[in-house]
Amino acid sequence: MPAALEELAPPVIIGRSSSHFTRVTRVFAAEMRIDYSFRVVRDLMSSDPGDYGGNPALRIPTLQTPRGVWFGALNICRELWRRSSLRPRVVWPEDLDEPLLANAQELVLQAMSTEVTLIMAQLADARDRSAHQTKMRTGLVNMMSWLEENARSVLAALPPHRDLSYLEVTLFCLVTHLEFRDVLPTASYSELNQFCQQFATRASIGETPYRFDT
Ligand SMILES: N[C@@H](CCC(=O)N[C@@H](CS)C(=O)NCC(=O)O)C(=O)O
Repeated sequence: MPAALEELAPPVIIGRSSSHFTRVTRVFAAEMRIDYSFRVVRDLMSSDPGDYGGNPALRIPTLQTPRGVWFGALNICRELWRRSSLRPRVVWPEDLDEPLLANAQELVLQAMSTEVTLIMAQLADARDRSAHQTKMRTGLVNMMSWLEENARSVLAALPPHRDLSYLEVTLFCLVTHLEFRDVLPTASYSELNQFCQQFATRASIGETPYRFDT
């Protein structure tokens, strides 16, 4: 298909009608009057990223567009907004700049995530007690591999004139925490380790080492 026509092809939301994160994206698509096709993920215990539209986290929803694949509800909603000709005025999480609203948003998202954990534990109980644990671990390893493979281009794509980015701070805290808590060996992640070594030269990193409080 020629590139211009491809751009017009309707995006695909990959998810489940029973999933609240998926529904958030479908509500956004409806509000933005975006046509899309819907691909159902039949087995949420699958450990194949292909079943989740390529999401290494093994999570739904995912959005496929000619520009690429978008993981996670917030990314998807933003891309749907960008694709919309209506461009309604949407208040995004970063616009909530007072505690009541910002905390409400944090608690809604945390409650949704906690609900997912509880539901998945029930699902796993019926089949295999450790099945969801295994799936979560596979997802974590997949996510770390994705980050390792993409670290160089991600870091190069950040705005050059920055003092700090939330992405780098969170990436550093994630990678170093995996080793600190013995969750996953990180020695093989050479790009991520190189990034961590450089980032660790900041005074803020030296001042905040992980340790167990007594
Ligand atoms: N951060 C993701 C979380 C998505 C999520 O947890 N989705 C659930 C379904 S509502 C899921 O994929 N569960 C599968 C699992 O926990 O293994 C987002 O915001 O979209």
